[in-house]
Amino acid sequence: MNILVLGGDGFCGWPTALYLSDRGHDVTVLDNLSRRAIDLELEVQSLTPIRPLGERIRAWRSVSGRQIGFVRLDLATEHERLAAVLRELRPDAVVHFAEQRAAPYSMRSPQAKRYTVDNNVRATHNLLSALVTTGIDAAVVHLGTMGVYGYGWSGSAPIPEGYLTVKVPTPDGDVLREILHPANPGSVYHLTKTLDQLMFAFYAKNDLLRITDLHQGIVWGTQTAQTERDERLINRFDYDGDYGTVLNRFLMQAAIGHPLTVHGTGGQTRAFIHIRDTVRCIEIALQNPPSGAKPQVFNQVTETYRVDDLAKLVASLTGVDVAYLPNPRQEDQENDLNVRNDQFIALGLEPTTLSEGLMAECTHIATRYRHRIDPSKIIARSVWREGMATSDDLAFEPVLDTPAEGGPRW
Ligand code: NAD
Ligand code: USQ
Repeated sequence: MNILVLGGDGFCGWPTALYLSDRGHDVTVLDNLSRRAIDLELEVQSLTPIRPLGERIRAWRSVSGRQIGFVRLDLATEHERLAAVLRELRPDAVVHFAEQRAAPYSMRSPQAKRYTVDNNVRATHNLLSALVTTGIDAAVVHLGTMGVYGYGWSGSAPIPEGYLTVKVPTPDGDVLREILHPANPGSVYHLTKTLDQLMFAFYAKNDLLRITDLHQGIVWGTQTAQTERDERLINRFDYDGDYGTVLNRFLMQAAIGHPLTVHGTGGQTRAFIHIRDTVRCIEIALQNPPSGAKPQVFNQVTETYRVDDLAKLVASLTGVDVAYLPNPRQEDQENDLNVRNDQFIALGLEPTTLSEGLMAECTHIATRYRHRIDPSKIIARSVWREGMATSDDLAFEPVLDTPAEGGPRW
């Protein structure tokens, strides 16, 4: 297949581009490198030393003999160029990762809120509009989020995959209707993903675009079979308070002896998936496009965990302390979360489950590059509403430059 990977320089996009190339597909990455620019804005860097995209692509060619194309383009502002790229490449499929994806970043300032909405909504709409304008019948696979459903909106009842059947009272009696599951976003970032869903529903209905929306949980891990083939291919590892996600943050914190930063009681239950399963799920979605008229929705998750349980597990394995911090987010302190993922399982996904081995692999990477960590960037300081408490820095002695033997037990 000829596949265009939008956002292919990012944490999920880069390993997906490599995986698909390794599987024999012709891959072109499209990215405006905005994520790298946000690192500069936040004065933070990936824990792992990611190389410039051109160097990554050259390294992949030397390791695999395969070529990956690159188009630098801003999806949100360059509709005409996007249409020209589609006409030239004529992709069979487009994988859409290209959005601002951090909830804390989306809440950090009025400007960041506006940027997140402008960037994400326009990027998605420009893609859909350009596909219609050019008449290119490419299957679209979009990375959405579990957060469109909210967490635990229906208590312990399982969250279905995208759609809910509801009973509508009419003068002639009740009728059953299938609707998009009610949207219940918890941040401006998650809000943009709920808006994406409506755009997909419209363009599938009106223009018969073939769209799969993947409601993905929190991705953890960093390396895949492809990214570990050469250090120049290494994947991103975000650890800072805005972009770092919870389990990877805990594993990085363990590597330097930082107390694990649990927000509130840690009673929040969330869905997780390992990066190796992310890339496999994208492949499965590409192999099983819908016919059109209605977007296909898969829940891209393999497990659910309570934040506090994850912290206690990492603490028991590594000996670090757990710190319970004021929660900077407006979210339920406790929730149930029961998620259906039958479709991916039926289509052949064999879930990678949380294991000591995989967590240790992550902590090893964090230990190896711990000299790159800026401890002042660890605490999450973006608050959901003005006046909410943030945490003071925790007193701790980072282990940043001693050999691995002097670090945590792993
Ligand atoms: P990321 O920030 O690492 O990668 C996103 C990439 O898109 C970056 O390389 C960025 O430069 C690019 N991009 C952003 N806006 C663009 C634009 N206007 N034009 C061109 N390129 C643009 O994020 P990620 O973690 O790889 O996430 C990828 C997708 O998966 C996102 O849509 C995110 O919402 C979704 N997702 C991620 C996770 C997770 O835990 N990382 C979980 C669920 C869903
Ligand atoms: N949390 C902590 N301590 C930390 C970091 C986070 O307790 O140090 C808590 C948060 O308060 C929250 C939970 O852990 O309750 C998850 O936070 P997160 O930052 O790991 O994940 P989230 O903000 O939900 O966003 C991430 C990705 C996003 C994706 C989403 C999937 O950044 O792109 O859409 O996961 S999901 O959560 O399933 O909606």
